[in-house]
Amino acid sequence: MTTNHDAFLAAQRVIPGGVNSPVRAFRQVGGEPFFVARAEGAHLFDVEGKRYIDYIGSWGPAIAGHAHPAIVHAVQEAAVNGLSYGCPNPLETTLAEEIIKLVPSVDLVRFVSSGTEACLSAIRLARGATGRDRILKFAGCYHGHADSFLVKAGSGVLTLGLPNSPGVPKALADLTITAEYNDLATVRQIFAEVGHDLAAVIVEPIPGNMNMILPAPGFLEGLRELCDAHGSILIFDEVMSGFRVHIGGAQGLYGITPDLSTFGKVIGAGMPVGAYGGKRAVMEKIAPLGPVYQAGTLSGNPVAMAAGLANLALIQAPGFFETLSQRTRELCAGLEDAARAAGIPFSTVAAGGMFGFFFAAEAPTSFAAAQACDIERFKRFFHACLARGVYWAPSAYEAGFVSAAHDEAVIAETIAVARAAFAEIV
Ligand code: KE4
Repeated sequence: MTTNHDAFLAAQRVIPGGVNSPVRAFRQVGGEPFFVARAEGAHLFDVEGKRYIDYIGSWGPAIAGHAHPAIVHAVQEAAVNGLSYGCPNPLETTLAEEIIKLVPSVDLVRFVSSGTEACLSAIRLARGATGRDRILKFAGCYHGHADSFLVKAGSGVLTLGLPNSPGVPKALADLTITAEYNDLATVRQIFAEVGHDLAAVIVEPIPGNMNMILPAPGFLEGLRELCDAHGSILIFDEVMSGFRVHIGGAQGLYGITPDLSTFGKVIGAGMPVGAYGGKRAVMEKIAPLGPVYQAGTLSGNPVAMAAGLANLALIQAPGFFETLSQRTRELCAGLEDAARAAGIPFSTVAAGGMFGFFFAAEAPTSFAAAQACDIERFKRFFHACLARGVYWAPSAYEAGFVSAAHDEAVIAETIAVARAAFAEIV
């Protein structure tokens, strides 16, 4: 039997850092990642046979639990008919119809193969539809790794963006303005100065990439008003929050209508699927209907469509979101009780099946506040829980995810583990 360490050594010989996505390498928490042999329900099983209660769920897709029989069956049924055609197939239409049914702001939707692809396509569409080049994003919000998003704020908020990764051209970074999430006053100032040149505002309506932060009352509404006043396109990046915090995503939870939305994760159930969609007048600018180009070999492939359809059917079952939300609340309340018993400043935030926890007395409402939490204590808590079979995201700046498979026994086991872990890190 191989060990996690051997698996990591082998991976590092042929894959940069031994991983295919940086966060998996445990660089933020220290130590080495375990390698997964299989997953089922609420659990991951590593190559050494150890079992973990999983609060990542592949970063959101596994909302029904890993290897759900209905999803596996749908994939098997589709796969025997071929994995990808490069031609239109009816399953694409059926999944598009489901998304449009659940998200009223979407008139037309285009499938791609990742959240990154969905977000970069939405930005290109917004630029093409408005004839403008500049975009506004928020520090701490992540929209995938396209060049326009790997940008940090310049010295002053109004100054030009600076690349936050080598390889991002300065000329492109200059076109991205970065503001602080929940700081509507500064966004107003930016619009007053350059609103005429802003193609779009892109925002995670409930951010999950600076840990989980909730929008301040009026913040999202303010973005909507400012975009309307200046002819900019409001893009809700619901790759993580979509079909996760509410059946209709964050826009369904808050009742705000963006012009475009991006999706991923849940709509693929773990298969590579992303999507962008929105108002017909904007979406009709996309090729082949309009001049804005976007394409993809594997877009809409039947196996991924079948998986997404099975997942969306499961989450529409009566009581699904009520139970999921209840489990998530129970988890957060149990963690807070356990931390309180150990005298450790700790707070949580939750919406639907998504949550965040912080080693701070109050849940942060800004990226700066999230960064000011006790990250060192998070790292010790992470490893104390991992050693006892509970796997949180290996970064203090990620959200957590509960699935339908996290039943009361799993939640109770998690809280018991957390209690022991808090006692260890006092
Ligand atoms: P992908 O290209 O990773 O499918 O999606 C990019 C993306 C876009 N928008 C939001 C709001 C996202 O959360 C993501 C990806 N989420 C991360 C989790 N923080 C994926 C995990 C990873 O990068 O390995």
